Amino acid sequence: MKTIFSGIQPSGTLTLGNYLGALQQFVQLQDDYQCYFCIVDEHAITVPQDRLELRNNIRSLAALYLASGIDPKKSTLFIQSEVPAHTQFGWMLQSISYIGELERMTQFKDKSEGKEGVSSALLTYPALMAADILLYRTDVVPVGEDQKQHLELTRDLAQRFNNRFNDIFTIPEVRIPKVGARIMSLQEPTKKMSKSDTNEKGFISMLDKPKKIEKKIKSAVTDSEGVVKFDKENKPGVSNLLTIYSSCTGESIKTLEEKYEGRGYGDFKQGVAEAVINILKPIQEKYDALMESDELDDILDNGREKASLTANKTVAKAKKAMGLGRVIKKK
Ligand code: ATP
Ligand code: LTN
Repeated sequence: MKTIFSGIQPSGTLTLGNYLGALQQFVQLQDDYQCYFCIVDEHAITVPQDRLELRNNIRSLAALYLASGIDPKKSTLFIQSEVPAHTQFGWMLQSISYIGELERMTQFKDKSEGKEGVSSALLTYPALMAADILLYRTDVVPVGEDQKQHLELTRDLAQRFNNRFNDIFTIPEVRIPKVGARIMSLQEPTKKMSKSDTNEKGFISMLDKPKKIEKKIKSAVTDSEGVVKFDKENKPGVSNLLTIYSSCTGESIKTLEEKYEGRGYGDFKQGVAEAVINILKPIQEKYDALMESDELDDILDNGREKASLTANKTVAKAKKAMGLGRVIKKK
């Protein structure tokens, strides 16, 4: 069975973008692959986090993974900082990463632009991400479109390690959904929807109540044409809403265009809001129950044990290949 690895940062409450770009496909894939899903808290601290909020976000993210349909009997769910092999191997991969290639990452440029006191971890982030993936000898990495560049670097690092030391690592493939790979902000539809956006109206949180969802969608930026048609260049707002609608219902964009032909944006937005509410409501109900249960801790304990077993073996191999530590003689 092939292996899948993916991670989500506990840097705020997940958005509809995270769900449609990442979580939704994770749930579909878990029947056909051996899956590792990670709460990448060590990635979240590459930008400042409030300690108590981070703690809360980690637990909340675990509950959201499960409420969305990640089944702990099929998949391994765990917290990155509870498996020290990640940072250990991340450091080893930093030693073969070049500053130039790290500086070219658009996520680094976006998150550091115009800021003072940018942490060095924000720059070296992709080496840790590569470690996450390579530790499990991952075949496929399902992510949203924004992570493609990081995945290319991961492949380069794996290849470089294999060439320089020993042929240990599988070169992972990226898997990006056909629809929903890049959900845009509702207020600035040329920018990706992000959970760390300071304008709350730009994103729908997975935990937003129906009234709030309706309100946010009704105030989503569109255009003055009044025609429901997919045209990313000239109608980014409407195209984004069509993508959301299609990803939530499974109806094709063409079918939706036909359905709303000759009708105004008011009707269309009502339809989008209903589709979003219908998909999030059952998840929210399960989420509330999970947050109050002990089950969550048992699942994360189990996940940590299972993930550590594989990760520690890979680190031992990589250390040997690089010449770190000693040769341990068997007694
Ligand atoms: P942050 O804003 O804190 O950087 P984020 O919202 O971009 O975070 P991540 O935790 O970095 O979210 O990403 C988790 C997964 O969700 C990744 O696979 C990422 O590609 C996907 N994703 C994030 N935003 C979107 C989006 N707007 N549309 C589709 N997929 C997305
Ligand atoms: N960089 C990703 C989160 C992430 C990840 C990973 C995704 C960290 N490690 C390993 C896939 C595989 C992000 O910012 N969305």
